[in-house]
Amino acid sequence: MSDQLDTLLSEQRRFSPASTFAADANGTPALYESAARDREAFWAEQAGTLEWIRPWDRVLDWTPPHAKWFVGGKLNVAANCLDRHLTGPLRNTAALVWEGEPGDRRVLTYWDLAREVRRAANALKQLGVRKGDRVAIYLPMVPEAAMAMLACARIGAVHSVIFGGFSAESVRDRVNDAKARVLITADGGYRRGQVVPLKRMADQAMAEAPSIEHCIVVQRRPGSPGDESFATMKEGRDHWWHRLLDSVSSESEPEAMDAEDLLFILYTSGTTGKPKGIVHTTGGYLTQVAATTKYVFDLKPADVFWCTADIGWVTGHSYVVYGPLANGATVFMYEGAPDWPERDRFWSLVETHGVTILYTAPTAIRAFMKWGTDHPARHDLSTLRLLGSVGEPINPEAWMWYQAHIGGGRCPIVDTWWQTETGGIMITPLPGVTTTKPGSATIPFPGIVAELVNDAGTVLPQGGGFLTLAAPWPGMLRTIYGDDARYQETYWSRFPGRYFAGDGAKVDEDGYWWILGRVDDVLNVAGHRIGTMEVESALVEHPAVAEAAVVGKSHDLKGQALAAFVTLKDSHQPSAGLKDDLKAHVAQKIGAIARPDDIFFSADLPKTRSGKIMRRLLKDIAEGRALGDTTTLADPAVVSRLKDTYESQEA
Ligand code: 7RM
Repeated sequence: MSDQLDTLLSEQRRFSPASTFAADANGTPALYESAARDREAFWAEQAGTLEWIRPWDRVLDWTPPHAKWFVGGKLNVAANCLDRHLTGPLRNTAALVWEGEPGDRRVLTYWDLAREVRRAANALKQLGVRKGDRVAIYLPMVPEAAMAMLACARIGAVHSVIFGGFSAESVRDRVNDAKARVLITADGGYRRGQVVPLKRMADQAMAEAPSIEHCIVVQRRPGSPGDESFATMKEGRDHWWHRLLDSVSSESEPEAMDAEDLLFILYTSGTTGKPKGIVHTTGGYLTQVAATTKYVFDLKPADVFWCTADIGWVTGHSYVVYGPLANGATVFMYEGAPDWPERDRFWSLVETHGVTILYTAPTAIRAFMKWGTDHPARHDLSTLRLLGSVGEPINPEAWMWYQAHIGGGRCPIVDTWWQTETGGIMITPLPGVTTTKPGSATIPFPGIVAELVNDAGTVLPQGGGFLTLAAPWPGMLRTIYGDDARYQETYWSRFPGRYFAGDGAKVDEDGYWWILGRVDDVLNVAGHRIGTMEVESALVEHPAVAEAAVVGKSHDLKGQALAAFVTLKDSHQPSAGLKDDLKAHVAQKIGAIARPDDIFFSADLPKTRSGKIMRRLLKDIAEGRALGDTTTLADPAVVSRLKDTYESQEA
């Protein structure tokens, strides 16, 4: 981390907003001033741009660490994202422009999307889903994913979207934790020309998920009726999405939801083996995602907005679905991989659909850099006017490359720091207002109070330390589903009175934030959060494994890669075959995103006298660095032995 810090400290480049962009920008310096004068009034003004069924009585009730925003107010998220746009010109404007990986296309106007959502809402009701019930969504990136989320919101059901890359076991655990009554999936989804058999995995998950009463299956594979290889339908439980929607009316009234009613649960990795169900509510969440979409992405009626995140992650929730649709935007959505059929697919999509705003992750940008400038150069990218980055720190080289080769030197870049827990963007430039520095997420969004603290919790005006949030914000998580004690412990105990984000950061002399990454046992692999403990638990479930320790090691493209140190039971011997077996085992238990890059067999693991595995030392070994302090080890010789054998195995 200190190398990283040095590089960032020496970053001197500055990009001030172009006057042409500033003249027409949604964001203004006045936003910061008004939020600084009266934070609650600022957020109330943002909330006022939404349509409320009943106005709120109080903006905020804050009983740390529990916040209630817009207390007493009633609204419906789907009505805000759809119905209210149907009375004007947006009715006949594209809400969703979609392209499947095989090249199939669909365009849905606001009217079309609203109609499908009303039908899907009625279909859920017909299956007995009521306000407050949980619905799990396990879909590829198809329009039905957005429809399913909005249909839940319309009737007040709580959705839990599960990333389509997760394994059957991960789906089962999430469904069981939320006690979902309905699971919405698809026969399959396309990824690099292959069909991912989602329904088959859903079947495995449902076999051990007693709360599921019904499963709705979207038919994704063109021309697959009757072809049961990807979807065997269980009579009474399973229903085709298209048939179900055909059987219901398209009239539906949105449910009047309390501002603090649950909108969704989204599971995310933490420092234990068990993912946390992050709880988001209705009024505050929508307020923050709508406001940040408008000001951070400078959204205008003529824009085509493409956030490349999967709907299974929070970025897909907030900036593919809720934020853009609340603003009446045209959203572009793509199903598949960036390198299929060729490495220019994204640029071909930008050109074909006239994308104007692109929001993607540094890991993707680094892959594009590696693939070379020919791919973007072959396409007309002149429609692009704004670029965004999210998910991990963006290194200055990648930032500069993105600006030059994708943005043609003319597009502002917004590097946005936020988390599943924060609901919406927290630290970011406002295009047209904020001068940017490559690698810095710049300053907090208006109405957000970020503070740097040291180990003792003392606030530091600048320097290095921990990122904390010192005041509640509308989109904040309200709790961890079913485990409020864990909520308090995880986020609010390390620095009393403050939300601790788990990230290390540096603040420079201009008050700009440079996010350095996680300081806990959460890894960020290709922009995906993975808990070291989750991977360790998966490994020790393998019959050959006695003990496992997983660490992150720097990786050119993925930011971090997983390295696993494994001790075997006496009955088993290390072998290349066993390594492959263990990697496949983890992928099967959690999902391909958690497959370790390296497995290293070792007779011992370095432990403290109290028996804690010293991951820091394992990280030093995996990164090929000199060993740090070993004095607290029970047996310091273990680690030097380990380093020697690691280096010989690697060679
Ligand atoms: C939106 C999202 C959250 C973690 C967070 C950070 C890292 C996200 C940035 C970033 C540096 C950024 N939600 N992170 N954005 N680090 N600069 N602009 O990613 O819950 O999946 O991950 O991601 O470590 O704590 S998340």
